[in-house]
Amino acid sequence: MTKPLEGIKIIDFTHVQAGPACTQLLAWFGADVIKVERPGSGDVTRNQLRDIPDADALYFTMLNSNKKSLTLDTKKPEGKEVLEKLIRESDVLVENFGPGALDRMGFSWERLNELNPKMIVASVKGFSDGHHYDDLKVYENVAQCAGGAASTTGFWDGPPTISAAALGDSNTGMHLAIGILTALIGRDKTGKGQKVAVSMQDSVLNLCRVKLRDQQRLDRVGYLEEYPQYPHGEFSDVVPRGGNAGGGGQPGWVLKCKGWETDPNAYIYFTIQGHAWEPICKALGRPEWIDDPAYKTAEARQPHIFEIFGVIEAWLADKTKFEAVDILRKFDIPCAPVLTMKELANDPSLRASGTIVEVPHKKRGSYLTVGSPIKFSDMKPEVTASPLLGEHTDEVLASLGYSRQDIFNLHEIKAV
Ligand code: CAO
Repeated sequence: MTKPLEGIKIIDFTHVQAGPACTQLLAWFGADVIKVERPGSGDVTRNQLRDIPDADALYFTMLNSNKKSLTLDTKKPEGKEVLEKLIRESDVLVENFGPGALDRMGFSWERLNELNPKMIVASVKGFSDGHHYDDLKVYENVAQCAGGAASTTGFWDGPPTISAAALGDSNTGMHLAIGILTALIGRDKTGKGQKVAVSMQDSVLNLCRVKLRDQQRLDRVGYLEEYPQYPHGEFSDVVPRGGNAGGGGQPGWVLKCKGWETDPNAYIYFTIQGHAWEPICKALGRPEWIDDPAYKTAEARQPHIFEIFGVIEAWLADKTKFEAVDILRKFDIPCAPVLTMKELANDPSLRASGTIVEVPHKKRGSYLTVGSPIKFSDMKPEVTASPLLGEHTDEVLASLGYSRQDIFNLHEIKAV
């Protein structure tokens, strides 16, 4: 099966998570992704949080599947020469070094554009160019704080909280992938490459746009009726943390099911969205609530919403989270069990769809990873193992026209 990005050559000058998540996605869809790594150590995640001595850590293997690895010291003249050759025949260069690192290496946007005017140069940085913090190096949690996620996540009586989802890292990588694909389509029309830049702060903020919505509503009316603070609590002049009513702002909560006393994940998320109210009353055996003025509208329910949640929890007390969802789904009620990573890893539907995949690896044996969350009717992205450090160095150098003797001579800049 041919893949849409076959024939697109990408220099993957990325590390840690934000950049690698982007290039991994493009590799799944057929791009030839060559990861350029520092000889000796490679991407720092190869060694981070290792669970098997001497084998690449899962942090690396789960973000670098379907790629080739080329080890090259790009600060040495011979390494720069190899990189220049690669640049001349590639379509895209992706990087997420600290601010200024690529320029210091001698590969500014102007130089790259001179070497290959058709090449797309895609970068992730913590803050956008010209931002008053654009000199900062940034990791996930820093981005969540800078992008508005931390101040709006958590409970009102607790501190700002970091989400487990990689809003700063993988999310930024996904934004960058969209930017690269757009620039590739643009190049088909103009014949020219361009620079694509995404900042982690901007990508987090983009996912927090409903909170900017809420800030403007709060500025205007002084309260937010779907937050737990309404109507009994106090609002200041900034969007508060809404606990489990966060996100888009649908009225709902995480509610206890059978076994919650010993299982910290025996919960479901139960939404009491307007259109679902009638079926909810029927499912709970409370048909009298349907037309009761104290319950009929979302506005009427809000002042005693926690009392309503208490009634629902009493109904849930003899049902596991799975049994509860099986009943509620028949009533068309938006809800889900709170699933653990262990449950997700073993979920037969996720295995069947290719969202959770088992990948054989030369050194680790097989490991689980998250496959493509994007499904196509004409293509099934296959996930292959991440490369060992420098596994494809000789192959890539040979493809650039280097002879066996040249490759031997380049030993110093490519040594693993
Ligand atoms: N050969 C020779 N040198 C290499 C090389 C290679 N193949 N690959 C990288 N280097 C050099 C770089 O040129 C740079 O050198 P100088 O600083 O001397 O110019 C050096 O390695 C370090 O690069 P760095 O600044 O990117 O690395 P760091 O560990 O200090 O910082 C990080 C890491 C992630 C904080 C920083 O890269 C960053 O802020 N990136 C942008 C934001 C981002 O993507 N963050 C998300 C990371 S995922 O949580």
